[in-house]
Amino acid sequence: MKDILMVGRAGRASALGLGVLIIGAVVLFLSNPVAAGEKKIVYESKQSGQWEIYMMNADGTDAVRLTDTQAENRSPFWSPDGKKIVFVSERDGNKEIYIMNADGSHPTNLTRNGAQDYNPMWSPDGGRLAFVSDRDGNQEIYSMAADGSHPSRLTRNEARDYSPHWSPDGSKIAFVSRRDDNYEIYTMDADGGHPINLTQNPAEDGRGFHSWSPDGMLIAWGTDRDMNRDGNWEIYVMNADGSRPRNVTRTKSDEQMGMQVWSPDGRQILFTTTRDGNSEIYAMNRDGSDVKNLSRHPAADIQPVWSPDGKRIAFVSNRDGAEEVYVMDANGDHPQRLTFNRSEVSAPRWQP
Ligand SMILES: [Ca+2]
Ligand SMILES: [Ca+2]
Ligand SMILES: [Ca+2]
Ligand SMILES: [Ca+2]
Repeated sequence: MKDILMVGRAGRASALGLGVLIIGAVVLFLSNPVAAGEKKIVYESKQSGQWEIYMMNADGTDAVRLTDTQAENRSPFWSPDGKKIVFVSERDGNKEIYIMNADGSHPTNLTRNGAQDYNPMWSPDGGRLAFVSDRDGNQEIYSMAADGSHPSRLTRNEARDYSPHWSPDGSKIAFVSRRDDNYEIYTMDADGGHPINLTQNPAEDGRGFHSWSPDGMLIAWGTDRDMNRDGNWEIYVMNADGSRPRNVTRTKSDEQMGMQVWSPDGRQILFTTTRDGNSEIYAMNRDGSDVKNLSRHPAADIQPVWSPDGKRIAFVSNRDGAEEVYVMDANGDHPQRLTFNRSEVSAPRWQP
């Protein structure tokens, strides 16, 4: 009886120990980003002599080349579920939109058209791809199912129509058009209906970048409409219906600004600026307050993208000579070099 009791206690003790071990293992699993299935980063590099698409862990390990053809492969873009990558390939003699699995297998030509087909953008549900093509004589926006079927022309205008961006709910597509003799940001229904000029200003609106806030309420874009005020480009934010445009940068320097990226929580906007004499990555609140230089380096720091959890930012810099991909904390601390290409790199994009 006593022995049985002892065994029983020992058994409980063992169970307790095993429990602690399991909890410990789970904690270790969750705290180890690679073990927890950390997201990958895809990017394009010229290290083989021409542009090809590569993928690596977010700590720079296990870099693998995903494409290998005798022509350029560029513009990788993750599907919303993180399982596929669309990209633009010239392997067939003109720009075509391809899709492949995230390990590079099964590359498939989705467009199969002799014209230039490029700038693929996934709809938020992953069901369709918007893209730009000149197959009807000038730049127009099209969409197709994610397997390339059911292509549909969305714009019909002799001017340039380009840079499609899906609204977060997938109901609309914002794009840039020169149909009114200067660059304007438009929205249209996802099927091309009801195009609306949101900016209606003689300035060059959205010629560089424009982007939806994650909640779909706002659109940020670059414009030179205040050239007369202080002679430089500014970042504006407007409501998604075009109302209440406001200048959120209001800088006086003669700077170039590019790439506005909303933080995943929608509170901040990352942008690049040359206001310090070289390209830096800045963050600000969506109302323009709390402006911070995150990269703080005399080299060119460009192409910032957030990690899906908003805790880190990947970017491209030539601070060590050639362009390489780096990552830093969201406040700019702990910059870490991820690639050793000694070549040009571009378009780092975090797996969703
Ligand atoms: Ca084509
Ligand atoms: Ca057009
Ligand atoms: Ca305009
Ligand atoms: Ca810099």
